Amino acid sequence: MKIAIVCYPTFGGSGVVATELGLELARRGHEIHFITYRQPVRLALLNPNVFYHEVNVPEYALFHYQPYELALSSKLVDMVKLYGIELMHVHYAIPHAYAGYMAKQMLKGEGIEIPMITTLHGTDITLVGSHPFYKSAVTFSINHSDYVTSVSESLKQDTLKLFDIIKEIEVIPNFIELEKNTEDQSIPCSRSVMATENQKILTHISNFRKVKRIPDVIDVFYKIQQKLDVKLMMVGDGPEKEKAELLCEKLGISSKVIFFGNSNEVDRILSYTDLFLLPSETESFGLAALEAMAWGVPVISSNSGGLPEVNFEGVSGYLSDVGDTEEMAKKAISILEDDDTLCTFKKNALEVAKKFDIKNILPLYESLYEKAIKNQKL
Ligand code: GMT
Repeated sequence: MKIAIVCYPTFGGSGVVATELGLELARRGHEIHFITYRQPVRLALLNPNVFYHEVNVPEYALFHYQPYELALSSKLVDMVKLYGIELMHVHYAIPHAYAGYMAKQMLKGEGIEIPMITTLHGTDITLVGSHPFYKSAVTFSINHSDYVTSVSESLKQDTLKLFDIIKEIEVIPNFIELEKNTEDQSIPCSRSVMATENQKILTHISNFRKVKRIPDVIDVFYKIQQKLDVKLMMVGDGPEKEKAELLCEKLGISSKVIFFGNSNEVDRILSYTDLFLLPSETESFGLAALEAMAWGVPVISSNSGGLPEVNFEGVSGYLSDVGDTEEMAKKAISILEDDDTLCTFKKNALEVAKKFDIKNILPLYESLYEKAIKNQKL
């Protein structure tokens, strides 16, 4: 199949899912065209089946806002015609589903029918999409997609609650590539850079936005370090990072916390991690938690959104109410203070992660694509 994938290129869940999905589809012989404004961070262009088409928005003094949707829909039309693309898969409703719909209509005017699949990722629904300024356009573009998927049952229910949706929504969860975790991790960034042999390593990875409740991460860690010899790895960058660094200073724990910023060594850091912290306000799925679990790392998370569909209570970790840092710290200590318990949770985390192996999830997308293309031709 020839597939156009539209996504955000940045560090962050939806872009990562879209890129990994496209790369695996390419490995399976499909021709994949990534269409976005910058080369996605995880995109290696070494596969002959992978193409990247950049969307450029020329600056013009009259524009207060640059018309990205316009440029994107135009690029989609041109690439579909040039490469004979058979299907568009847009990740994150805003503004991709809207631009995809416009492209579809333009192509229809030229006698080309092409199906569009929209994958809802989370904040496009729960935080941004439901804002009154966007709601009508988001509702329209979801209802005018040929197929809609969401990354968790919880996000599906949120979508049905927040919007007037007449389309079926199929749940296709996020995935991880377990095979790559067998790679040799014994090179440069070694464990000793992060902690001594006796110290346990805790990690948080995110885009440091408010929704991640960064002060809760630090509060949980602060409580744990009062009882156990631990270090905290803070990976990622975003608006809350500077405040977080100041908070660590204020609490006198700066020497126990390492801020990495955006890192390409996430896998290596996770391979040395003992416990992952994700106390988010809301999380449609929690890909970062799954990535940790795939390295056999148990998770202490909030119980909001789709997190209970990924992190199994008392099995791969524990879940607490949003903001209950007291309980999160207590549960974390109960896992970390005993090596046998930690070992059991580590094994369990990996077992649960296996459910989400790309090998199990990718065929769900492939069969949806086949159905969409077949029905378009009827
Ligand atoms: O977590 C973020 O803020 C980034 C965001 C994104 O779209 O890039 O992540 C969302 O999509 C991920 C992939 O489907 C999910 O695993 C994340 O849970 C979701 N984030 C939120 O719902 C806050």
